[in-house]
Amino acid sequence: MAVTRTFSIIKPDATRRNLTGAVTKMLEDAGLRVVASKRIQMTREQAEGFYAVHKERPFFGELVEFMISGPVVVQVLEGEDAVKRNRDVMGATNPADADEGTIRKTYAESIEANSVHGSDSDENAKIEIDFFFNEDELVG
Ligand code: 3AN
Repeated sequence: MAVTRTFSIIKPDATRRNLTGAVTKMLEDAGLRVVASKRIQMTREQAEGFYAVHKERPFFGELVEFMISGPVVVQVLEGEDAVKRNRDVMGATNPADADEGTIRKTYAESIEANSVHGSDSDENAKIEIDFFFNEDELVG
């Protein structure tokens, strides 16, 4: 299977509870390698741009407020079939529906404060990686 890359965010609910290391360990244990990582305070413009596909959804305003409510850790993850591998270890969007052993089942507080983001396709992974990283920041 091909080695690919995906984009991940450790969200403000997780950074607030000092779970950056714990979440990263679950990603690494799932066979993903962190090839880029930085802790940032997202601006409102970045959050609105990143979640532009959800602009018409009723939760858009709250989602943006949440994503700028504290620092996040943006990461590029590499591994075999990275997008699926990451989404499998993340678990379902709503932690109430997430499988045992997933990041969201273990740590998420709610459907909104759900600890992690992960790209949903190779195409979106590239767009999302380019949104936050320059090529020279990715060190495999
Ligand atoms: P996922 O992050 O699992 O790919 P998406 O892309 O459907 O889920 O949603 C993006 C983000 O929007 C979610 N991670 C979650 O934080 C938020 N979100 C999704 N659905 C809801 C909802 N019904 N109410 C509040 N926030 C939501």
